[in-house]
Amino acid sequence: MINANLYALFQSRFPDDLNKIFLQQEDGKSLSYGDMDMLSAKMAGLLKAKNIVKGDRVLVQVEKSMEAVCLYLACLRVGAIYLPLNTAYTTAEVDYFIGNARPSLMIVVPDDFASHNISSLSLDDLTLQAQNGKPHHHIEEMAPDDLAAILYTSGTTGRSKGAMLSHENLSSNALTLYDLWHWQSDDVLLHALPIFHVHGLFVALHCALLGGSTVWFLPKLDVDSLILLLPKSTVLMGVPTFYTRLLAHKDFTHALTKGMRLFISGSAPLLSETFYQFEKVTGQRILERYGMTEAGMITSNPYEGERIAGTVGPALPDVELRICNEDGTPVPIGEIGILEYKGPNLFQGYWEMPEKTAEEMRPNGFFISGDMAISDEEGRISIVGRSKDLIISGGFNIYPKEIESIIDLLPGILESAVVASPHPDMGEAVIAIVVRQDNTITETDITEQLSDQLARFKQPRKVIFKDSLPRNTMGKVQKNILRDELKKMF
Ligand code: MCA
Ligand code: AMP
Repeated sequence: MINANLYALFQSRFPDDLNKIFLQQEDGKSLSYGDMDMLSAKMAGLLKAKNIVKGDRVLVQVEKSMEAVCLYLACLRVGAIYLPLNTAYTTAEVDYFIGNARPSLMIVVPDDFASHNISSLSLDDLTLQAQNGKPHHHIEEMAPDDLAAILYTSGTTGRSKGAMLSHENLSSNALTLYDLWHWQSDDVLLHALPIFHVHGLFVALHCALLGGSTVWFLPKLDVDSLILLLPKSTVLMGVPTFYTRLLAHKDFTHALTKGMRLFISGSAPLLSETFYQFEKVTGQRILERYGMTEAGMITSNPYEGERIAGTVGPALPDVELRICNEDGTPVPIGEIGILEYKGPNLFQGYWEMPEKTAEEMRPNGFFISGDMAISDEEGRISIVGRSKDLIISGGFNIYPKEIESIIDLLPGILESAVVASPHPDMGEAVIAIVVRQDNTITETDITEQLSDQLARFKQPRKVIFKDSLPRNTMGKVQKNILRDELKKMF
């Protein structure tokens, strides 16, 4: 049997010269393929010494760094399940993930989570201990469906669900994208995304690893750095905010992008206006693709064919798509419905929530995405909205229910509705519409009380007080009316 371990696939494609740079930073620090293989083997040795075995969860909330990438690879090597968390999450939010996933080891700020009595250490300590220890070169034997990672994604109930991704889910998607986007070993990837989500961790890094390519590894989005590094790179992957900020920069010119062969956008809708402005400045069309945590990438505009503004392209070669109405019956071409899909990239379900998994699956294996879409005759998909109550701000997903349930519990508050308003930089911004019992409560009273419960990016940018919320005859809050009112206000 072939070992389905994703790390074994990466290793089989390392460059012949292991001194080739894998990750390099602007400060001059770099990690070659050989260095990465050794550091991840040493971290694997430490994980083994800590009795981490196949199937154990390793929960990680750390800043982006080369060591953090090696930790991910070390988990793959020993067959542990990597569980990365947004660095913006508060301790209260992380407590939920710990309780739900029951990790065997946590790489966090240990003092913050001492009450859990789970073995934990900081990434610095882990790196130091690993470097002083013995490497564990063996790559654990994994079956295709064995889990590689759990990524939490917010549910409509307001509680996050852990999407279980197998080694085959990740490898099949990476190999497909590698071919589709004509990846080359001499590509240089400009990486400024966070590494706790599918986009930065899997899509970007896996393509580079399959090519044995070099990555400019930036701690976060900094447009000045992008401007400096574009002439030394060939591929950029980003959320739409990357492109609007580049376009707004005074030094962004055609000349800077002459060596670039591919600009990719995803995680949130790219406005046609951005697409055309970008083409005007650079002569290149951004390649927009569409994905979800539950399946990685699902559709992509073509590398060679025409890239069309406002579309996310056809299904990836190994993905089956259909657009259906609520009961799962496919709608005629050209009509709007809910996008459903299946393929080797589709996840193994939500961690210990079989009923939630079942709610989103058709009996024939199609996954109900919750995105509203329309297809043309050539199978090109446009995402036209969402049936799920989701806000996407700068590529981060935010579920209104989670925020509403916290606001509703605050003293003196009757009820609330959280909706998105269009935002020029982040695409969408969180706005809370609140009905008070106690009219002395101010916007600051509310935002202050949310600050230790919700990550900053989820906190409302504005609180608007109203006497009541508009409801339909069924009693359901009419968020469309609230959104229309907001459009007139801002
Ligand atoms: C930061 N802030 C935000 C966001 N990010 N507020 C709302 N939405 C955000 N996304 C707030 C901070 O809390 C802070 O608030 C202030 O903005 C400045 O923080 P900073 O870290 O400096 O922000 P930034 O560097 O400007 O970050 C914006 C960003 C970043 C570049 C858009 O959020 C980002 O890299 N997003 C990418 C997310 C991503 O990778 N998504 C992929 C998910 P204050 O100053 O008030 O304290 S995977 C996925 O969706 C699927 C699978 C797919 O298809 O890819
Ligand atoms: P996540 O749950 O973080 O994986 O985000 C997945 C969601 O992001 C999808 O269900 C879509 O709503 C949205 N999304 C991802 N890519 C695109 C895109 N290119 N256009 C519009 N929406 C997108």
